[in-house]
Amino acid sequence: MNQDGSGVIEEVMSRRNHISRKAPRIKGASTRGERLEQKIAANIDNLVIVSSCKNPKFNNRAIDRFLVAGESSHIHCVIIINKIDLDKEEDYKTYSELYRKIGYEVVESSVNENIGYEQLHKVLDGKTNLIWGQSGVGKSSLLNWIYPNLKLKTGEVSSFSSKGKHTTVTSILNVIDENTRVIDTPGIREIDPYGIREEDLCHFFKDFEDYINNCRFNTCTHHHEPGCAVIEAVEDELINTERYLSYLNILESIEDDMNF
Ligand SMILES: Nc1nc2c(ncn2[C@@H]2O[C@H](COP(=O)(O)OP(=O)(O)OP(=O)(O)O)[C@@H](O)[C@H]2O)c(=O)[nH]1
Ligand SMILES: [Mg+2]
Ligand SMILES: [Zn+2]
Repeated sequence: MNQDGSGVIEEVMSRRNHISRKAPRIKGASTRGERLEQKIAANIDNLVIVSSCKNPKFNNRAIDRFLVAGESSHIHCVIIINKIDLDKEEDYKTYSELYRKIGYEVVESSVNENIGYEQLHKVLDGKTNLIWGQSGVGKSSLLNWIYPNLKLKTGEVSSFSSKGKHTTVTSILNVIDENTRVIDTPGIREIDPYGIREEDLCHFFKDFEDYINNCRFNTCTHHHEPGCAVIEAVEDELINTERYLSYLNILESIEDDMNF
């Protein structure tokens, strides 16, 4: 450190991986064309995607966007469905099953009722974990529960809007022990994965894998093309409709950006 408190970069180490998103457009700015890359973190072992059953309400579109960001960076993804104490009907189970069937580890948790503690410990211990999810889903609460020394600030979800109000405001890397690190991040409503071309998007939906090579056209975007094996698989209920709608939703935002 210099006397004035500024730092000096001594060495830039190589990155094993990194995860990015598209930087948000600045409101009112006249910038057109491609959005810049915003790097979030590097050298990550686990992308931990946190959602809540209720308050804020469960959002599978957001989960699928986070998954695409993780898959396209070749980072192992784990899904946490938190606040299961608020969903006595257990509607969340449909989604736990869906994501498990695709091959993801899903942790069903409740900080309030102490459910999922062991499994979450196992997910996080010994790894560098990036915690991602919308505001108010309980990211900081989960981390405080597993690692009580952290004492991260947690907040109340505004009962009026159920949108949360961004208690965590910057991403912070917390070192738990020699091998365990957790990066708590501010809630993001939705993520636009960076650097994904329309024709590559399907590769980041693991459940489409068995079908994408069977389409009639090798340039198929699985949107409307005749002889599309993905659309057929959706019709035959081999691919879940919600996942396909998520795919179309992200495809559309890639197109929108190209035409902006
Ligand atoms: N009922 C219930 N409430 C929970 C649970 N986990 C967290 N909460 C509550 O949810 C609210 C938001 O928790 P936070 O940990 O601040 O959420 P966050 O995801 O870190 O939010 P941001 O920092 O804004 O991104 C707090 O009032 C917590 O007490 C849970 O398992 N069940
Ligand atoms: Mg937080
Ligand atoms: Zn197709």
